[in-house]
Amino acid sequence: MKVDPRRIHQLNGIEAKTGAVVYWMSRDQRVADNWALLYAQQLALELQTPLAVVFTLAPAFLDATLRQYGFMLRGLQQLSQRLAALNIPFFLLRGEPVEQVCRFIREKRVSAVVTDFDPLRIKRTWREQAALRSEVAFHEVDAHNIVPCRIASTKQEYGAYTLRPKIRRLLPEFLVDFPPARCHPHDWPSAAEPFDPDDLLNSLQLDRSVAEVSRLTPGEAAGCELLLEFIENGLDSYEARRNDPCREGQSGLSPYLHFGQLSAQRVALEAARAAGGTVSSDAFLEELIVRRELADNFCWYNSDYDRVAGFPDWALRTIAEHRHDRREYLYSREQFERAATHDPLWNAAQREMVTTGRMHGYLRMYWAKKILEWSESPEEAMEIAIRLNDRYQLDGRDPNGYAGIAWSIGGVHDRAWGERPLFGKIRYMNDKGCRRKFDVAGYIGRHTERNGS
Ligand code: FAD
Ligand code: FO1
Repeated sequence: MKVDPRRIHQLNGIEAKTGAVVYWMSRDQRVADNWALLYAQQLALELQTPLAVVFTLAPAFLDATLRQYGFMLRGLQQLSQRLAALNIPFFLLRGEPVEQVCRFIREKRVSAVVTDFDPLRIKRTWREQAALRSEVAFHEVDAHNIVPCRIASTKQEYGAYTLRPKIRRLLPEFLVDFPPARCHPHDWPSAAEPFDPDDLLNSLQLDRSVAEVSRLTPGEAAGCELLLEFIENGLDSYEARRNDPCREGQSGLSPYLHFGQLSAQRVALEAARAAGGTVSSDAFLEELIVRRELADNFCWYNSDYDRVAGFPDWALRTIAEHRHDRREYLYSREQFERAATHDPLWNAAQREMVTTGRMHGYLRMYWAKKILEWSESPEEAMEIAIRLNDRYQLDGRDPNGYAGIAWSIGGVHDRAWGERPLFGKIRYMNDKGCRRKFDVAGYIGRHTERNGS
């Protein structure tokens, strides 16, 4: 079975000649259900050449700390073992990514590179520079979206309501099962050295003040286990429980999806198979497919995805009109970071994120909107929300985060609401609204320092 050519984008016009094939892996860090790996193997089988996977470990990545690098590297260690079992070596290269991958291509006489699609600015730069500097064929494969981002739409969509029909129409062609990756019949001439995640973590210049989280086991196997557990026990009640931060009603899959240790297409296939057509599975698939792929659409087509300039015109106008409204409360990033505001609910949500590396989806909206309300300006609010989100969330540094924050602070993918002070037409949320939705006191109790510990 061939990988659907609509998932593949040639980054330079060079055709692959004979010579080894490399999958320069970044976003989709898994063996199973990975269209980029499958396409790299398809190429190598056609050329009858060896195949390797390369991961370039950047010394720093968008405010990532020990917490995120730990989760990622432990997942990569498991990945390298699974690849070895398929006779596909895994090379972890250190230093500046573009330089490292170009050197590897030269030294190992690679003839074709496959890399995975990622709409983030940093990753576009890596891909474009590497494709320009190396004289070999470069192919990009969208292994993250069920409907490839470039295919679903050729422009930035206004909201879920405009992207949904485009995704729905193409879903039957793309929401298909995966062939397994094969044991590769051509040996790579040299063995890759094994790596130890702890040694690597000790050697990186990382912010160690944000500790790894112990509640989740990193890696493809644990991601798959959590998926099966959610399908079994959580999917049926998802619709009823997902907006209640006091109940574990969401799937908890986002760290595995963010690091690509789990395929969203696999999640969709299993959810549809187990409970297709129920209200709950429809609600879940709406988030997993439409909302998530809308975030990639936003980051891909809007180069200001993490700035006020990326907001829709109506929001920019309302922001201009209310820029000088009096702010009743004002906090610095440090005060926000230390959960030192006047609002116990907001502080509890911040503490949940700092201590556990996650925050319930409903509270993320409230959390970001209050940063808008209590910051000097929308620009500062964006900077603070993004920085805190990328520093503490296990699933941060992701298009979902930039789109979620832009939705909360700048009305991206939302509509204009009734005029009010400070927010103008940006949708407003307050703790009264939260009290109508869930047991706020209960949530605060669970996330407040127990006797100052
Ligand atoms: P579930 O409800 O179980 O959903 C399953 C999957 O669907 C999620 O893992 C995610 O991939 C996708 N999904 C669900 N809700 C959304 C959404 N609103 N937008 C896009 N995709 C969605 N998500 C991140 O992955 N990383 C972030 O850094 C992040 N930051 C956010 C910041 C704000 C201000 C807001 C409002 C939302 C943010 N989200 C982020 C989106 C969403 O809140 C999380 O994806 C979700 O809470 C993750 O928990 P879950 O996997 O249990 O979600
Ligand atoms: N991708 C890489 O190719 N190399 C890295 O060193 C790297 C570090 C990293 C740290 C935290 C994090 O959340 C993501 C990281 N990624 C890295 C990228 C990640 O795999 C995703 O591609 C994007 O973050 C999501 O689009």
